[in-house]
Amino acid sequence: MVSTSLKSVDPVPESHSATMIAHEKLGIRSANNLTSLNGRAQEQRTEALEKVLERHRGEAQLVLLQDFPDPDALSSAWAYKLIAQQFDIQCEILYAGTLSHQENIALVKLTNLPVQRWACQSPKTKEKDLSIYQGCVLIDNQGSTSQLLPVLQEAGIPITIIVDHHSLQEGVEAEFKDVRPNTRATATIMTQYLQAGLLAFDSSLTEHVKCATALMHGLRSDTNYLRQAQEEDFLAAAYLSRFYDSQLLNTVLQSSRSKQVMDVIESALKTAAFTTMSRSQG
Ligand SMILES: [Mn+2]
Repeated sequence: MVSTSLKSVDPVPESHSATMIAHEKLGIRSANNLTSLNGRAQEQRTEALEKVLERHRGEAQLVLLQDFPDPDALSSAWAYKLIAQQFDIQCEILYAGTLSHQENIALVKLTNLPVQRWACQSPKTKEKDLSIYQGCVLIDNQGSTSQLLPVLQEAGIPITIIVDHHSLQEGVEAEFKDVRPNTRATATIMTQYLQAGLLAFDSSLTEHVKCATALMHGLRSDTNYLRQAQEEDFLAAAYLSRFYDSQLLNTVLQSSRSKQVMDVIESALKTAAFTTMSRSQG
């Protein structure tokens, strides 16, 4: 197995920082250099990921999410699935827990996001033939938040790819690892891979429009609705803006809000009913 470490393609590699300091001493602003360095790092990452996907052409993979997946995880996993399809890799996206917020349920339902729940204790999960999967992929997590990982590891399924933005977890090995703790959203990372050419989104394809909408939602929710977004998130959002469906995003956001409103009304009515009852009794 060839291990592809991304340490060598860190956005600001050691060998380049000296050059940048020299430039700064000369009074040359490094912003452009940094942009081109990031560009080069992204090119190298994309090439490395492409090689890994090529090596696994035609395989079946499980994409593992944290037990309580959020919009960033859900949308990023979908983007990965679409990218992998380009290499004839069939993916099933899984989580073991629950879709906990109304907003996540709305996102999955309204975009037909292809995700499945595999509850660890359910007989259905236990009966699964895991021998048909050649690898698993961790997106927006590194395994510690998924109850399913030990099950897959027991079945001998190797971790092929990890793409995440949480702090690096030691001791989790994968053929390809892209963990960027300084990046706000995995959706930003996945959008960069799309932009780098791993999959050209086509606005005439409903599936692409829906995935772009999901990514926009994921990116926004992990950046506190862009309030904590950095340049790379804005750049990713700008790219997604060419494809996403703003009305669909609105519907997703509203459905969560309307559920909250309904909950408030419901509890207010209960309190009112209780007050009326106790008054008539008193
Ligand atoms: Mn995330």
